[in-house]
Amino acid sequence: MKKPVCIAVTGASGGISSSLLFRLAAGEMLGLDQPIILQLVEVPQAMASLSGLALELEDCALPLLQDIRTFDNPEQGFAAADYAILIGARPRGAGMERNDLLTANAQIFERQGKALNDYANPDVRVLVVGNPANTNALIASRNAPNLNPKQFSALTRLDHNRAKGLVAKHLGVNAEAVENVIIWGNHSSTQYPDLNQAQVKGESVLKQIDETYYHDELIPRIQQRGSEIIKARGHSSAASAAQAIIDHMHDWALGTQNDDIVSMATYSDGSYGIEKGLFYSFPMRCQNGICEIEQGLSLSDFSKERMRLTQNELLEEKASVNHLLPRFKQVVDPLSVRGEGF
Ligand code: NAX
Repeated sequence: MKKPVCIAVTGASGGISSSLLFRLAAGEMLGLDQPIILQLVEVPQAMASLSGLALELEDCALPLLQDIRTFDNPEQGFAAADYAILIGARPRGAGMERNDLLTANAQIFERQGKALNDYANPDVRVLVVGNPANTNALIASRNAPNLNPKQFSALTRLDHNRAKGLVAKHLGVNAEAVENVIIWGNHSSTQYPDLNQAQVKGESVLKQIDETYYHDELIPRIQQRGSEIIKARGHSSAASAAQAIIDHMHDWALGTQNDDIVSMATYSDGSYGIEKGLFYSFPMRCQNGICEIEQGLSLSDFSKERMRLTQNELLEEKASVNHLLPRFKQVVDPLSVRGEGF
């Protein structure tokens, strides 16, 4: 039997978590031979409902679930965490401007970054889901100077899966047959869903779909899919977000399947001319716990322009929280602190 790993989840009594936690505990993220301890973190006013969820998890009598711990603060909640999935975030309230939302969330992720730095396992792998996810990952990472920025990531796998699903439906194939789609940039409506590398059974997707349809219908549909879901069901994506979280963490820990490219927002090292230090969604491949940006893809002028637009949005978000970003004190490149591993 393997040693249990500790997974911390914030926003643990929210919509996404109620789809996610039972699947994590059943072994869907790390495999059926990996025992798990869940450390669930909520705001104090949600602790009663969280305790009910913990009771239900107990009642599943899941063989891999070794312990369930609940906390109303990240400092205790992240103690010795091997994985941290940061879902809890402040939703946009009535009258709140975009900058108010960025600042409110910046404060949450500043504290959580510090708590990860001080209390988590030094090799912790962090996935930020709560929006604005890319910029929240930037804030958490910058507040964790002892951790390599490559230990942080933000979720764009849902956008990636949405692109796969919509292409598959259009071409009348199973989603599994669609490979190498890429989401570049921000998890927002400026993201660039790129099908230039995408294939179905070895055939280029762009040879099978009309360019006007791709540019004028498919790209906006993927970019706006979150709003389409909210309009249809009255709530934002929950079950599909949980699936994307499982896919993201599974591939990070256990490797990408069938040599497929996946999309993850990760620390930009300047690849493809994207500003170093932003958390930007890139094409990635993962093996043996290490994820690398796929290099050497040729980019059309259309792609470059779309990638620049979504980068500009991330630069604007960064500018509005810049006062909350501590400068790194290391004299060495932060990437070399813990090797290039993650
Ligand atoms: P819910 O409002 O259902 O749940 C959020 C939970 O987080 C609540 O229970 C709340 O009490 C808790 N919370 C708030 N602040 C917290 C803090 N500081 N510490 C711990 N817990 C805290 O939202 P849900 O539908 O679960 O969505 C959560 C977040 O994911 C939102 O920010 C949402 O915008 C974002 N999403 C991101 C996606 C992505 O692909 N990156 C897709 C799905 C989702 O829209």
